[in-house]
Amino acid sequence: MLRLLTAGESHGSQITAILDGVPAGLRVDPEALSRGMARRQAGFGRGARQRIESDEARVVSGVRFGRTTGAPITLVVENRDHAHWVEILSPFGGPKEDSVRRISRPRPGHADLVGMLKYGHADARDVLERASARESVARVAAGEVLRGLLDELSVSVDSHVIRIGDVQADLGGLGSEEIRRRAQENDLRCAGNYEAMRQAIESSSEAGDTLGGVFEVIVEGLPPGLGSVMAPDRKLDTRLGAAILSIPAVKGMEIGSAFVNASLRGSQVHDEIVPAQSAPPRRAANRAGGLEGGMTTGEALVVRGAMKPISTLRKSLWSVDMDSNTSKSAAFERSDVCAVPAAGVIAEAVVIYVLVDAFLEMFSSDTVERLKISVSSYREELAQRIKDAEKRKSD
Ligand code: EPS
Repeated sequence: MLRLLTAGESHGSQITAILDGVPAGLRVDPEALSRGMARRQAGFGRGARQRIESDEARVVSGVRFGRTTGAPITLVVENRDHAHWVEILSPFGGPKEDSVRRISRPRPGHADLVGMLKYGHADARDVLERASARESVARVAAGEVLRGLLDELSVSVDSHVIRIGDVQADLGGLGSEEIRRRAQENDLRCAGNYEAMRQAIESSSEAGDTLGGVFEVIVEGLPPGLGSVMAPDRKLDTRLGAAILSIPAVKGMEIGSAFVNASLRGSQVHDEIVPAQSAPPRRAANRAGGLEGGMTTGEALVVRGAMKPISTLRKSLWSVDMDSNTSKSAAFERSDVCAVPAAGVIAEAVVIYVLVDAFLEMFSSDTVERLKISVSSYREELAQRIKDAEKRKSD
């Protein structure tokens, strides 16, 4: 239903997103867009690049007088750092082309080596410019536009950091409201164990090293039935898995408490079904993370992503100089030490994309108004079914 194409090099002039399929009549709030972009840039552990950039998404098409027209939306984020890279990234080269320093020592863990082999490049720059997590700025811009649609449907999407390195946030049974409040208050976007996490990043930085971690996205307000059980590729689990794993450096994905569930018995895992008053039955717990059979259950959707430590290390690992096939230490320019808080914000954007896509697939959606009417009539239909059952019981 939706289509998103992103383009642009990390140090090129701009990153561009073209987002197609958004219903007409969606309000686009430039301030909300700016806030979303700033959230991605923040986070303790980010490197010097974020002090250069000040991301703003310029809307170039598809929006008129603050509302979407239904046409493809183009969003452009300029790279301020490009000023320092004009010759290095020149599309057509020039007299200085031969003096541009090449990167011939690929970084372990990055796309450098495989990309050089696959695309036949002698300079890893031609790979790393697209492999850079800078690309995520486009997806966050698109996600922020789409968040407006979920707002219209009273669906909220938040995230928080639950692990940095080996430091786990101690959540001690906190509710989602309290998690959201706490995570907004600090620069690690975590709801517990802030000091220990910060300390872990600091000591990793002092050692010239990097750290990964785990983030969690929580979505509330979804109706049951988004996604599909009927075909493997239409399952929401499948689509969310692909979305989370598309985030740079994310190597693991979890739905609800899937990995803990795997070590328990069925009776300890499955969320019992309990009746609700004139509404579809609820679950007594939410270990399923809001998904059953590839469809939303109507409980909170909870998905997690595990991010590996950033692969650009100040204290470089061993690599091979591709010019001479000799052992050399890997290239280093500058890097973040830890970007798990930013990854959580990116995860919100990609989850929003998948959910909006699922709404557009299930409901009438040329205009936002029609979508809202269609979603609320579905909710009424579900409630009516229960009311009919209640009536049968009382008859
Ligand atoms: C990145 C390396 C760093 C990060 C960058 C992702 O960039 P640079 O090499 O210019 O210092 O700052 O992330 C961003 C620029 C961003 O906006 O998120 C990488 O190699 O993936």
